[in-house]
Amino acid sequence: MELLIKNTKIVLKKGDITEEDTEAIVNAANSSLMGGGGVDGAIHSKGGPEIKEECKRIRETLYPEGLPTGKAVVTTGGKLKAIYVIHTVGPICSSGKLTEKKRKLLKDAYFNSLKLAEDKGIKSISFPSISTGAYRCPLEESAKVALETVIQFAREGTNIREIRFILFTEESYNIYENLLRKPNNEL
Ligand code: AR6
Repeated sequence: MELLIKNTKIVLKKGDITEEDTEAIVNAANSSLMGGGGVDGAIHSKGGPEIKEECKRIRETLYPEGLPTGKAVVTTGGKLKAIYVIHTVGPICSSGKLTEKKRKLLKDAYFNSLKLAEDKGIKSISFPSISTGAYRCPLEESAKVALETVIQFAREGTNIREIRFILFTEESYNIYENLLRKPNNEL
C-alpha cells in the first residue's frame, strides 16, 4: 500500500528489511551497537563486518557509554543493497506497556532517524517496526506512533522522497495497513 503526502511517498511492504534497495535502512539496534537478534542480527550478518567496525568507532568516539534510547547514528551499509544503515534504539517495554515516556522515546527513534537521513541528503529510507520484537512494545500502539511520526515529518516538508515500512509478519502488515487506511490519516 502507498500514500502520497506532499512530495513524499509512504509505502507499506511485507518482507525482510535487509533486502531493501532504499538508500538507507534503519536498524532496531540496542545501545551497545554491537549487534543482537532480530533485525539487528540480520543486518550485521548480511551486511558483513564493515558495519560493526564503524559501530565500534562510533562507540569509541561519540558514545562511549552506548547510544541512548531515541538517538540515531549512521554507518555504511556494507554488503547490503542499502548504502547506509541508520542505527537507532527504541524503548524496552518490559511490562508490555507503552507508557507516555516510552511513547516519546519511540517517537524520537523514528524522528531522529528521519532527521539524520534528511541532513545527509538521503532520499529514500526503510524502517522496521521498532521495539515490537525483542523489546515487546505493543504492536498497534507502536505502529500508531511510527505512522504518526512519519506522516507529520512528511507534512512538514522534507527532501526524503520515499519512506517505507518493511513489515516482517502478516499480523504487523495488517495492523499498519488498517491504520494507514483511516480517512485523513486520523490515527
Ligand atoms: N526485516 C524486517 N523486520 C524484521 C526482521 C527483518 N529481517 N526481523 C524481525 N523483524 P526486533 P526490537 C521485525 O526484535 O523489538 C535485537 O536483539 C519483528 O517481527 O528486531 O526493537 C537488538 O540487538 C518485529 O516486529 O527489534 C536489540 O537488543 C520488529 O522487526 C533488540 O533486538 C522489531 O523486532 C531490539 O528489539
